[in-house]
Amino acid sequence: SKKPVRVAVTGAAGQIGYALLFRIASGEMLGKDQPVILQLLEVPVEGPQKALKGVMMELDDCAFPLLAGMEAHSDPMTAFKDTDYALLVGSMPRKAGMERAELLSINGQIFIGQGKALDAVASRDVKVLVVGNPANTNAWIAMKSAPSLPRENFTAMLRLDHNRALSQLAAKTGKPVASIQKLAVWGNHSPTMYADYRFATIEGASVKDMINDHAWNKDVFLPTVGKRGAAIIEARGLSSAASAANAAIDHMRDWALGTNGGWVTMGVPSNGEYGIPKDTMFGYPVTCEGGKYKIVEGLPVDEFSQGCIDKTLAELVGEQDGVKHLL
Ligand code: NAX
Repeated sequence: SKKPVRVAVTGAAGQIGYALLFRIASGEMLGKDQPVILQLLEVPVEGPQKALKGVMMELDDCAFPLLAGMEAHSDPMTAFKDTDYALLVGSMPRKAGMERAELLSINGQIFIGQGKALDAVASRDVKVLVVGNPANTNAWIAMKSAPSLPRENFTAMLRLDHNRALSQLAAKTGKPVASIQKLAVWGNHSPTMYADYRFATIEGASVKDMINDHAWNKDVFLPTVGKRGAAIIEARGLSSAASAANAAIDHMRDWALGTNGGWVTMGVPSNGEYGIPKDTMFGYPVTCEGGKYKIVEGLPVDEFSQGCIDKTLAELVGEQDGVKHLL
């Protein structure tokens, strides 16, 4: 049987954590033959630490055959020790009256500390996924704070946007969600992301030709996907949690186990592809194989798409400029 791998999860007592940990422990992320040790991080505050203990009691009570160990931590230097996977979910949410600069700065401090801790103690092959918002910028900060780790080990979660777009396209075309190939989402995990179905196919046929309605793309599809997070909050009174956890599982599973040539979306540091400045943590279509992702290159970019890419890039550059001084 396989040797257990170490999976660190931050914000483990939060709502995404609650929807995520049980699925990691049941083998849905890394395979039904891969034992895992969970290294769970919460803030060093009594309430969240106590809640974390409760979640761990429930994990125990599932008697998961693949759960080879479990630890509670309040310091990233111990939580990230030798970790093979790190899901950085915990961050400071925006509170009423909080300025954007303040939010960026608080999260900047968190992700500088966590990047440094990963740099110091994690496995040199650690795969890092940042979920906590602003996800792309937090991932960029962590990457910049971990100079001894390969930069490509750091990624941000765009998969929820990708999955939201898939389900909208399935509803529009009346085709099963699993039949849709070659969807791309470009840019920032924010309402400016650009979900792009120009290359998408269903059983070999073009989705763009099937829909053939630019106004729907611009006025219905993109705003629906972009504002989906706000629509969930409005309906549920809480932000997306189970769907976010599901997207995190999808992201890590595909990165670790491969996509068989299929495209998925990951936020990854640019090497200059499509004119995006180097290191920008940008949503790109990728394929995964052998534990590595590869950006899909050479796609044509039309005028409308370039406008969308420019807009989401400008937002990301603005976020980075807002935290640069902290690094
Ligand atoms: P919750 O507030 O339920 O949980 C967050 C948990 O993180 C809390 O228990 C808190 O104590 C902990 N935490 C805060 N700072 C920490 C730190 N420095 N170290 C360790 N733990 C820390 O939020 P939840 O709904 O779980 O959402 C978590 C994050 O995901 C938020 O930033 C949210 O904005 C973000 N999201 C990102 C999405 C994406 O697609 N990238 C979608 C869903 C979600 O909105």
